[in-house]
Amino acid sequence: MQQGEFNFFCHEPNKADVVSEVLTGLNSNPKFIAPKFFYDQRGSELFEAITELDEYYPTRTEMRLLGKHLPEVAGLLGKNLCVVEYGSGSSMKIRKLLEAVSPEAYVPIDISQAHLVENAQVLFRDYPSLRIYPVCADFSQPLQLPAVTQDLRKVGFFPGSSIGNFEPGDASGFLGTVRDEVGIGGALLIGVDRKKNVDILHDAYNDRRGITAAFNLNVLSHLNERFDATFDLAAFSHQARYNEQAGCMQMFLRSCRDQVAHVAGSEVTFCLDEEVHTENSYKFHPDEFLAIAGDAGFAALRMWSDEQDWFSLFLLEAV
Ligand code: AVI
Repeated sequence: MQQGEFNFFCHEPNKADVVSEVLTGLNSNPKFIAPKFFYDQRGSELFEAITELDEYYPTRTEMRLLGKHLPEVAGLLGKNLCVVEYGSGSSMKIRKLLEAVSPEAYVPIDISQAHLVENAQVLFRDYPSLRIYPVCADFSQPLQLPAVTQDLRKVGFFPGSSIGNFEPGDASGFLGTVRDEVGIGGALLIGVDRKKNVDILHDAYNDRRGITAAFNLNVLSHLNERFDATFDLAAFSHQARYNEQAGCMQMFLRSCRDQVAHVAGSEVTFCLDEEVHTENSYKFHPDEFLAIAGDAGFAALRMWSDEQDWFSLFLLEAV
């Protein structure tokens, strides 16, 4: 058996830049916190719990699509591959992909170093012949893939419809970055959530057990721990609703009273009922998504959808 390799690369963003990003959002009108701040250790665990909820259809629908169509994906991609995963989230999905396409190397990219390294080490234990190069970085920003992968055909993997968490202009900017990283002839396997009945969307982001509410509120406890913030989680409530005009589910944290919080030494005031915008989750018609991908320099090789047309998987090629 071929011997694998494990090497960690760190391009973690500078802390002062991150603090200023958070404060810019909280000093804006309306206030916002970028969704990437959901994912501390607890936030990643809560997101895993969301993916198991009855109401949250995207994960199980995408898993079924992967189960059904990965053999065809593997046939289309061929050999000598390096899988680059943008956000090292669900180990279940990456395992399915690694087993189907048998790449030479795997590069998971994630902002949360602990989560990234832990997941990558577990995978290395289970796939000892794989070359694994975890990169700690903000994957939405351009980066240099490890030089040791330069002779391999790159296949980006971006499941879960995380593309929907970018604003439309940023989504095509990000896909352009991915296109540059995988290079001409490289590919991208991406999961995309589709427009559908609003009640189904509403339930998926307002689950009965309140896990999504806990996930949303946890962003404040992440800021408390990481930036010495003083948010009182009990003084905010979870709100999620569909914005028909924008075509996205939106999440907010609503202030239950007039209040003041401190973040990294700066004061932030909130009025009663004021909302802090924490996430947009865009839903796409396939043509809308293909237009964005096309602008970024990707052409569609295949698209697969479930019977209800709730979720689609696209295999794109960088042209
Ligand atoms: C990670 N992302 C695609 C999820 C979504 O559906 O937008 C995050 C999430 N937010 C609430 N529930 C799940």
